[in-house]
Amino acid sequence: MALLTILRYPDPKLHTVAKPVAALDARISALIADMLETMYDASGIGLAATQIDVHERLVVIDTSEDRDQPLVLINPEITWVGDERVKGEEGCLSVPGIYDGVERATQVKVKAMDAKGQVRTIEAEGLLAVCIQHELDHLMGKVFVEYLSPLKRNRIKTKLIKALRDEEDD
Ligand code: K1U
Ligand code: ZN
Repeated sequence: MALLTILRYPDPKLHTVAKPVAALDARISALIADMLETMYDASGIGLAATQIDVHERLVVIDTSEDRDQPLVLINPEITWVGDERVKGEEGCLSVPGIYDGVERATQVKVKAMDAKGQVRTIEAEGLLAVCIQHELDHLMGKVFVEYLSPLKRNRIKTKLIKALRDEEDD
């Protein structure tokens, strides 16, 4: 297994729209293992393939307290969105150190293939529902800061570009 490099905002590659996974083969199985390892190592609750510069519809998630309930979503599609919305604090492994409020549906249903090739529908609520929406946005090339005002987004962009430059100087 291997730790993968996570793209950082404002890398333009984060805006690539992912294509469907063609087949659950050895390459995808190895990628799933590497993505899970990378997500756990970064203390994240989710990771989309887009974030590691792979532009295929693949997501890993684990919102469990004990970090022992990995969820693998291959070619996920949201099939139902509840009416209720809630504004909650979000973070992103591609936008380190930035947290802000985003309004999302509190309940969604998502249809996806799992790591064994079984097609399942998951009914999600709470943090899992929010995380699914956040990760599926990544697959569409959307980063959560795009829900914020242009002023906030530009401040975040400037801050992260400066942080990257400072790291390169060290
Ligand atoms: O996609 C990602 O970059 C992962 C991201 C997922 C996410 C966090 C919070 C709300 C929606 C989606 C993270 O895991 S950020 C780091 C994190 O562990 C976290 C941050 C805030 C709340 C809960 C967890
Ligand atoms: Zn993210």
